[in-house]
Amino acid sequence: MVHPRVALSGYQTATARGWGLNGDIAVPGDYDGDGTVDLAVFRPANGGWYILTSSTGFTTSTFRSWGLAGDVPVEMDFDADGLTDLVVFRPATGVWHILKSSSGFVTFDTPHGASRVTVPIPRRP
Ligand SMILES: [Ca+2]
Ligand SMILES: [Ca+2]
Repeated sequence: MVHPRVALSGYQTATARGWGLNGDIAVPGDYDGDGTVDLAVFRPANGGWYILTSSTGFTTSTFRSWGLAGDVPVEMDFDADGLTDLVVFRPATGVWHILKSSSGFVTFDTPHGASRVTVPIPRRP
């Protein structure tokens, strides 16, 4: 049976995809720049980002290492190029570490004054 609110909204089908492990933090964003949100998780255990890209029909994943245990991943387009960057906030130091998509995820920024920002709440899958 379809929930009445779902039927009214036109949402009559659902999709479920397995992506991530227990303890991962969901960081959805458009990492490949095709205008559709990709499925991405940050794994605190190894600082890994596992991104299942929409441009491949969610059939191909990308792995990038960026962050440490205890970091808080944040979905953000810091360099304003339309692609989501790899961003972690490190509560232990109050510093943001931003690996920019505009550099091909090669160069990073650590803006100053980060100790005055609010710590984001991690989203979990
Ligand atoms: Ca995408
Ligand atoms: Ca970007």
